[in-house]
Amino acid sequence: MPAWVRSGLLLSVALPLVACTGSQSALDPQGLQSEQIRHTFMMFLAVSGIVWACVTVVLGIGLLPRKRISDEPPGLRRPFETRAGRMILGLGAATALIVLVLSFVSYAGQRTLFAKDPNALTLRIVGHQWWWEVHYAADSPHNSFATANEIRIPVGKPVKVELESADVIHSFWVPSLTGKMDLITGQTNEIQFTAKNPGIYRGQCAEFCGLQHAHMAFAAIALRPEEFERWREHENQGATSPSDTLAKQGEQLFRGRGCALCHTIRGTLAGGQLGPDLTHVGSRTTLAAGTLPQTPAALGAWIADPQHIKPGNLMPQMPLQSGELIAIIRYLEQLE
Ligand code: HEC
Ligand SMILES: [Cu+2]
Repeated sequence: MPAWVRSGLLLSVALPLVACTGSQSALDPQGLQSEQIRHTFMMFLAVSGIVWACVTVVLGIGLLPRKRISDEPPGLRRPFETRAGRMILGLGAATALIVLVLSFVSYAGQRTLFAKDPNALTLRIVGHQWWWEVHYAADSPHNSFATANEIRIPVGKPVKVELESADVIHSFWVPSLTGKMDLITGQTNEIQFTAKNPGIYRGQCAEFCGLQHAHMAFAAIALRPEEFERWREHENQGATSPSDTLAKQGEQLFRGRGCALCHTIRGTLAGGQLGPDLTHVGSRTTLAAGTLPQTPAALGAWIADPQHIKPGNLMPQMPLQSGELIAIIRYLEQLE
């Protein structure tokens, strides 16, 4: 085999495999459920692969040129007929057996996948075109809070997510942690999963929900339990009051320029419900549902012209002077 053919073949095998790891991969599981899904997938892949290889080999043999055995019509060759009949019967039985075994494997896998833990940490997520509203429920109501486009969860503890939709059907999917579950209006679906390793995983809406469906992602951040508790305590508090004059000016503009009509910043007068909660927006890793990185420049670009970045999204372009924009960026940035 010439060298270029060999390296070409190697490359064509290796390239798709590059996609098998990373922060959004069902083949690089970081949770109990995704591990189970990969296990089931690999079993199916192996069995189907073997069946496919056998069929291909037999087909190949059948295509080989050969001498005709005799001139007799085939119907009269009894021993051949009996042998063929037995083989077909055997292969038919093997097919039925394989299907049965795979069904059992899949059923056994679902027991882990759909297991429910009554002590799970509960989150409620409402899907919007095109962002995620997130609520943490605690035993006491004053310990429950809302955030958006990012979930943080403790490693090793089961998490239950209750899913609802405010408009069309969306689908919650963090491939590294678990499978998909739809968000449907007028109905609450549930999915439970447990992260095994700390890390930042990418979640993505997995049901086409309109123009900006591809820009409806979120970060799922798995933290060590003590880190998670610290985060939760901090997140539960209202926004920090701005310390410098620029940020103070930004806070006033946030209300004066209409942002507060759609966004809540807990601990201030801003209480809008149409857009994401911005109480701790400065500590999130991304902006606009995973569309932009969390940087002052990206924040400015978003506020200056959200329709350019995510055409059709439900945040209008607000007329702002450049000085006003800078003040608002400063204000939001320090909301950590
Ligand atoms: C009519 C309602 C509305 C108004 C007014 C509005 N927004 Fe928004 N905003 C939204 C919606 C809806 C989103 C989510 C868009 C998306 O990601 O699809 C959003 C997203 C954002 C985000 C990203 C949040 C995140 O979780 O990543 C920021 C920051 C933001 N808005 C700031 C502002 C500022 C500053 C103003 C005022 C200049 C403003 N918004 C005015 C509705 C509004
Ligand atoms: Cu979608």
